[in-house]
Amino acid sequence: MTQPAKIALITGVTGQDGAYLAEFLLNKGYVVHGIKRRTSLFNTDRIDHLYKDRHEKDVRFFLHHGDLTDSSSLIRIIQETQPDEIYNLAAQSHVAVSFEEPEYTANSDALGPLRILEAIRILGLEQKTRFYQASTSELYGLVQETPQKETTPFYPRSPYAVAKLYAYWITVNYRESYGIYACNGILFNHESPNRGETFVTRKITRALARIKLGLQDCLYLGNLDAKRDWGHARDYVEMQWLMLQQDQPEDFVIATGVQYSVRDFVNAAAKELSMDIRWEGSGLEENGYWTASEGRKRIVTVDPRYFRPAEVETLLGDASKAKEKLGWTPSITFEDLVAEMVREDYKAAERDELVKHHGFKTMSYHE
Ligand code: NDP
Ligand code: GDR
Repeated sequence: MTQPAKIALITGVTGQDGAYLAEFLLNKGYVVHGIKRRTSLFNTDRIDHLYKDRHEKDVRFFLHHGDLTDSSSLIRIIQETQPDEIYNLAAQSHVAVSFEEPEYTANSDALGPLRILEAIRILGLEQKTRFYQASTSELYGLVQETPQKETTPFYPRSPYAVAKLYAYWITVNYRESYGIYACNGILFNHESPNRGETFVTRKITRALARIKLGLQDCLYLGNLDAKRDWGHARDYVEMQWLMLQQDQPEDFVIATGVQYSVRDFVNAAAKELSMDIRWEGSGLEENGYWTASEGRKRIVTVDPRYFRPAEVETLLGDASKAKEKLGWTPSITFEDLVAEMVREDYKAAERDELVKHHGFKTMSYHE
């Protein structure tokens, strides 16, 4: 007899990871339910290719309106869908924005996961529903040990990271208190062509592609010396699933083990676009912040507005436990990641350039 399809519920399905994970789970035969919040404009670009009209055959992907700040919507959706697995990916995920909206960030990123865990309890699903929490390398903040692994002490450096610290521990606590299969994936930065446009990698690839095509003059950045361990989102969502398929729930660090600075990322993207750039300046205001020029044209300038009140200077992960217990190693290199992001942003910039220079003709209803 064939097994009924497993049911997954993804919060944050409209985000970078949510879109990759939904596609991954659909390919594995799951029925996938996604929670999206109400927005005044459509925000489903990343998942439109997965969505089918409910009247078509073999529909396995469903969307529900809900919000991490609204318990009633979460309880209702979990009750209706009876998921085998919940992936809590939704969050106010921008570290810099969390300094501007600390209370909302705490509400969605700290209390949101608590609300889901409580819903699991209220509905009596402790033995049925497995829970994944999107934890983060930002927990390490002011790093206490390099590289960072599961046992490295946390030292969060932003309202975002402090909220995620609560989420981390409430996940551990509900596992220990109520026997829920609940895990934290402590994921280091992961990027893709689907990355939000205000995160530094995507901001760089998008801007350099547009500068190359004459659509933009300059890219303004903050701290060029920050170092990150950057992987590819497609590699990382597989891990989120694997963590929920084990005999026992455990927390895992997911990282590449290789570190680059923001400046290295700019250099790699420029190289991919055959842009020959030269750096000048220093990190100090009195000596003039860093700039990069191509020929006589200044194309990158540091703007201190992008400095954060407290910065995470360096992150480097040690994913040995995931390698040993889950058999996982990342498959996409830094160079391939940069190349893919540049390629996709260059294609998008070419389309914009075409419209800008050749215009487009709208047909009147009467033509
Ligand atoms: P994105 O910012 O791309 O996506 C966040 C998602 O959360 C979006 O779907 C967003 O909806 C949704 N969301 C935000 N607030 C709410 C809310 N109040 N209620 C319901 N949904 C909400 O993030 P990523 O895909 O990059 O990251 C996924 C998760 O992993 C996040 O929790 C992030 O903090 C965490 N993380 C990410 C890492 C990374 O490098 N990408 C590394 C480590 C952890 P909308 O589309 O409407 O904005
Ligand atoms: P991060 O990602 O804060 O690590 O959080 P982001 O890309 O925003 O910043 C990385 C580093 O680059 C520096 N930086 C800039 N950042 C942005 N956004 N814009 C700039 O102009 C700029 N210039 C320099 C930052 O100061 C920082 O040091 C991401 C998010 O996905 C989190 O949700 C996730 O938890 C962590 O990664 C792991």
